[in-house]
Amino acid sequence: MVRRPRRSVAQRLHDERTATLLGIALGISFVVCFLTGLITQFAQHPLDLGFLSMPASPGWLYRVTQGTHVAAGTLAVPLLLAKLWTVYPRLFTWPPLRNVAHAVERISLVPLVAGSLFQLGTGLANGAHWRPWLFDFPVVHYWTAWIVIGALVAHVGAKWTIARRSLGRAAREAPQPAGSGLDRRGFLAAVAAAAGVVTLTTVGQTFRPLGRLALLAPRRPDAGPQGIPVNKSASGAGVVELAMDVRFRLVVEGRVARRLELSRAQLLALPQHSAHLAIACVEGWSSAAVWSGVPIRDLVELAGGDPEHSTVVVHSLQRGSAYSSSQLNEPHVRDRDTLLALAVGGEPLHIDHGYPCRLIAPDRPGVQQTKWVTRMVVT
Ligand SMILES: Nc1nc2c(c(=O)[nH]1)N[C@H]1C(S)=C(S)[C@@H](COP(=O)(O)O)O[C@H]1N2
Ligand SMILES: [Mo]
Repeated sequence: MVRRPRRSVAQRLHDERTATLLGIALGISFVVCFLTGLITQFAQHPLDLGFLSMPASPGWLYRVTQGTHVAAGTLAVPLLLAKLWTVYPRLFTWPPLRNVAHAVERISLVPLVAGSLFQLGTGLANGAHWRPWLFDFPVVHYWTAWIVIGALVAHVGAKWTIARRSLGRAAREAPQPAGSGLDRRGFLAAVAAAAGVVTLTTVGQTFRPLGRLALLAPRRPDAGPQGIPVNKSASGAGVVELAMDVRFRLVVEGRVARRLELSRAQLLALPQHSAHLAIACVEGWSSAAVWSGVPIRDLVELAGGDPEHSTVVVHSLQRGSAYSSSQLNEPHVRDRDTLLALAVGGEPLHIDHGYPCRLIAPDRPGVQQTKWVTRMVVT
């Protein structure tokens, strides 16, 4: 009697069907990351196509897209590790390049694998404020995303036939080779459980009902003065003296009939408006509160500008940072909830949240919610 050699657990799990199923899950998470990443990119760097600019409502939209971006990337980590483990023996097949098609397929794996590891690794590190690199993270993360998605399309094309075959009935019903230990279903269940655990223990940084489970999240959404986290403090930004100076003035200028210079007391004397708005940091955390202050459109109007058809650039007391200024598009200027905030939760702003006044608007990446605003330029 010929006995089939017993195959180890490892060998049995290196099959096409496992690789395909993991690949589908990973592919979906990458497409979600890519699309939600594009939203963040174009919210910060509008294409000037008007119709593609970030809307100001619904106010929860950006919070959800960016929370999803970081959650999908986090969940992809166990999927990618499992997928690489499933397929790595194939990297050592002989001959390494069989023909042109095979060569193209294998070479496209380099940007796919290296790019995926790079995107997930730098994305997680950025969220954890561990930034040992010298490049500009948003720029490199954005361009690498195109490389990865391109390589992914090529990979899916190259593997289409094999993947379809491995999902077919015959493959499903074929007996798995004998052996003890983990079978495919058990392995996939373990990977799914790992993905579930990393998601449940991090998504609370943006999804409040799970806040208490956010053990692995880099940021607790309510840790900080006035219940809102602080990345950049006033002393870190070097603005403490200027922000506390009684001579502080908010300047409104640009395409307006008259230039305004308003003290904080004068701003407080204007009609105040309150809105429940979130700060949604690109790092993945978000935190909502009731902010009150003067709608930006009222300030534009007071200066004799056109609040319906203007964009506004706000400038901070802080100098020399990428976050020292930001631009509001027309829909955001028009929206009454776009505020020059003077208070949060009914209390005057804490200096680390931008005292004397900060910008806060619905559907805006956190990096654009400029703190310590001192100048508005209407265009
Ligand atoms: N002037 C100024 N405004 C700023 C920042 C900054 O560093 N300087 N950080 C931005 C970022 S990245 C976010 S997420 C929000 C909230 O940041 P915080 O946690 O530092 O308050 O404020 C934004 N406004
Ligand atoms: Mo941020």
